[in-house]
Amino acid sequence: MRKVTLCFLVDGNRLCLAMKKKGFGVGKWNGVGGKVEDKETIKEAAIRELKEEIGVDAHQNHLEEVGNIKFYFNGKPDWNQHMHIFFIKNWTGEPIETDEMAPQWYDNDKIPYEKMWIDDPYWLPQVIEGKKIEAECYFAKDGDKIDKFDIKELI
Ligand code: 6OG
Repeated sequence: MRKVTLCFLVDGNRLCLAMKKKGFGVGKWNGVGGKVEDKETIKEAAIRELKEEIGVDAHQNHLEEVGNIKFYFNGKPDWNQHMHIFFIKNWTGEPIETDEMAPQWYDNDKIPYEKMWIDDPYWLPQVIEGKKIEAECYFAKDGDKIDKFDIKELI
């Protein structure tokens, strides 16, 4: 299964979201991340994507893994992916717009769920509360509906 990263800069009670400008999830607000390449670790990929997509420098030691989700797309198994989610509180540089993404800070109580992936309300609120989660998400055939979302809290 394809491995991908998703990383959120955290500044007090705010999260940095970024508008995806092209590719998978275009037009949605999301964290920053992408595919883990063959030669790299998941954390190396998370750090590389932060630089490529919003121009910030960060160190692997500051990545806090807050969850992971396996996505299954009915009828499109090559879309299936295992997403590793990180929060990070230390980085250098200001988030900047690139060809890939346009970043913006959002207060934790003003997250624009209606303009994000439809799975996000199932898990992001818990993660913002400080929980660590593991989940499996099954999309319906058209991809814009969820058939089943199984989530458990990791201790
Ligand atoms: P590229 O394929 O463009 O990276 N991603 C998802 N994020 C959320 N919140 N929900 C989903 O539900 C997602 N599917 C993928 C992982 C795609 C980026 O989008 C994330 C990557 O950060 C299906 O390289």
